[in-house]
Amino acid sequence: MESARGVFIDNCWRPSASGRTVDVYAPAEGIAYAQIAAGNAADIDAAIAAARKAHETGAWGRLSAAERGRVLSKMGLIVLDHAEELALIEARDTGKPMKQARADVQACARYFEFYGGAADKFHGETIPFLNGYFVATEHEPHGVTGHIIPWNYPVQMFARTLAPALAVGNATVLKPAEDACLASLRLAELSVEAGFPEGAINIVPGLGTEAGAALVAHRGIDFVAFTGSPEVGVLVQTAAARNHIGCTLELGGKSPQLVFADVDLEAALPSLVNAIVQNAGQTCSAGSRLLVERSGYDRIVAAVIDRFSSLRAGTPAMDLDLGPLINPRQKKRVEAFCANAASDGIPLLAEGRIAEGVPKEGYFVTPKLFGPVARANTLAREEVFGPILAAIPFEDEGDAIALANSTDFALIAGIWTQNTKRATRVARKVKAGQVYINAYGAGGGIELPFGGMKKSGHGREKGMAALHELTTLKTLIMKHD
Ligand code: TXE
Repeated sequence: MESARGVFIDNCWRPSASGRTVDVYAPAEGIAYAQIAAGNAADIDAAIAAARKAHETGAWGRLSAAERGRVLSKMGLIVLDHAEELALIEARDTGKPMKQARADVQACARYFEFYGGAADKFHGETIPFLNGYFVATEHEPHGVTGHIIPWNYPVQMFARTLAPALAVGNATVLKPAEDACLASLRLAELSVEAGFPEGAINIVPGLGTEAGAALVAHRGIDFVAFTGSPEVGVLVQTAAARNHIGCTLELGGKSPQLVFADVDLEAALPSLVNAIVQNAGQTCSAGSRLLVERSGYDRIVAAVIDRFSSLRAGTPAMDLDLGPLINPRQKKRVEAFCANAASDGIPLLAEGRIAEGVPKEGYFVTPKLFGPVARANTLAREEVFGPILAAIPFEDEGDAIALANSTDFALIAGIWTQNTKRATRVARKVKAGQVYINAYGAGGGIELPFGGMKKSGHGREKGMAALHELTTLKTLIMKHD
């Protein structure tokens, strides 16, 4: 069993203050195979002090934007140099197929590359004002930023949240998820090779209720970026409000794919299915609601059934359509949704298979398609976070929009039709942070602003939009006459 490396502060590992550890399980095997340090409030104190020093008097704060960008870009190259090693770590830690883990590592490198390039191109503006005045704005880093990430895409999330924060000059403290954080720990080591100075990146692994809660409540952080459950999102926002700091919350979704009868079905089908199968449905932007125009419902759903039935779940090395769920708790939760659907009389239309030879202790579930799902049913309204797709018919354009907007979530949406005028009309009325037309997800889209509304959270990650969240705008007003 790999033993805990400790907490990563000032570019080195040190034992956690508590000396305690947390076991890490391999979801495809159902066995504990590593330990991480159980960081606590004292470790968070030390990490924040290191970050504060790096920002205010240390080497990170002294670098120019171009120099910071160079360090980030180098990190992107180092990630690529270690791509296979990181993919293997990620795959065992999360259970996902190797092809998905490899794609996630590529995305991780792209975040560092993108924000490395952006570091010296994110600038303020001048504003025409009264005669005799010169006015300019500048984007100031918040200072010390706190980051909490989940277990579904750890290697990507590490870069998604830290790269933009670092690009604009913040010093950071990250609390990765206890269920899957080994890639984050390895990335911390690689960041030293890339040239991040002491205190720029500090990592405190551990439990959410200990290390996570201590980080978000700490008076020494100036901003917090959180991705996780809506319930913890409320705690994070409450803690941020107490400290009068800003936060971004990315809390998941119940994203609709609106399929009109005139869809190019052959082109749409892979996306309609992959949107719920990718990462075993443990994706905030999973397309978990298949909304289908009644007049084409039977034909379209029949094609989805056909594809769904061929899906297979397996271990990372088998590299099939999907892997297991992250832990027994998530498995139980997904199974409970399916049992409720069955007891509510919702037909199970299709079910994939678990491949022969997977360890029986792994946390596997079969992908399932239910339909037609009543609009009031929990399967139509709540985030399952598993490979479970709910087919729901709609009558016309107006009904499709109302149905799409009928849940508490609003993260992303997909619209499938060959009528582009209708697609544009519908896209403008659907409540979601991203709306795709005849596409879904587009491979992660590092360049594209991403985030939700309502119970999906607020604030934007990715693209240049993230840099606005991670800075505060200062206006300089100079009188010269
Ligand atoms: O999330 P938690 P869980 C949703 C999804 C899933 C459900 C539960 O529906 O089924 O949430 O997952 C840290 N203070 N998403 O229980 O607990 C925790 O250590 C500060 C959607 O795993 O929110 C981890 O690092 N931090 C989501 C992170 O929060 C705390 C991805 C997420 O864990 C904390 C994950 C606390 N009090 C789950 N308690 C998405 N948007 O993609 C926990 N944490």
